[in-house]
Amino acid sequence: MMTLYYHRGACSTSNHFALEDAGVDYEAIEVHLDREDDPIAQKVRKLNPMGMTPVLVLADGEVLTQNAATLSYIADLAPEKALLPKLGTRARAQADSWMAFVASDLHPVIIEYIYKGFGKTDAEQARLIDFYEGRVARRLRVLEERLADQAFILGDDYSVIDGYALVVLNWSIPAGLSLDPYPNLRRYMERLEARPSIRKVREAEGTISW
Ligand SMILES: N[C@@H](CCC(=O)N[C@@H](CS)C(=O)NCC(=O)O)C(=O)O
Repeated sequence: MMTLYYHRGACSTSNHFALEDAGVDYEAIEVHLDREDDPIAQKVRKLNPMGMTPVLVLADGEVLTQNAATLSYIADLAPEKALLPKLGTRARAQADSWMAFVASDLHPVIIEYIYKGFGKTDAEQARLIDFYEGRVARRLRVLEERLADQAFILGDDYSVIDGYALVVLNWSIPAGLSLDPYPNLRRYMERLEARPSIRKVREAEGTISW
């Protein structure tokens, strides 16, 4: 059986969604990496020297990290569920491109938006806000346009990339980032939260305190 180490509401939760959607056997263990002496946190830091989740431990003990890899691996375990297009196809290359967009564009810019308030003077603060707002808006506009006439990132069907995008977009709450200018994104998030697998994982993980 696979074991997922996750932190509630963090990007690792998208792997929890994926395991649930794939219908494979798994256990999910919550880890609090900010707790120095916590034995689970210590174990995860050994498994992943980056000290980050997700950490996926496969049935034979091999460790897999990095969302783009873990989500693709889980999706490919259950090809009949079509959580990603088939390997080796043009559609899969496009999916890889969107996975990379979420992992290396959307994910970091929403995190860095949290740091917009770190200016030491009013002038520096104003410059930082302008800078970070521009960076995040460019990414959000891409997704907003993508979702103008389709329900999910890859088209009419849900993929593991959507689960990843959802947790990242939810960080707009702790980041103090308004999604009001992005009505398609808001509807998309509601659509995703209504999915039975996502509701099940939300219930299993419990309330997120931002
Ligand atoms: N590039 C990594 C990023 C993983 C990541 O950002 N994990 C965050 C949670 S969303 C984390 O574990 N943060 C803890 C820390 O940085 O101490 C991936 O895609 O897996």
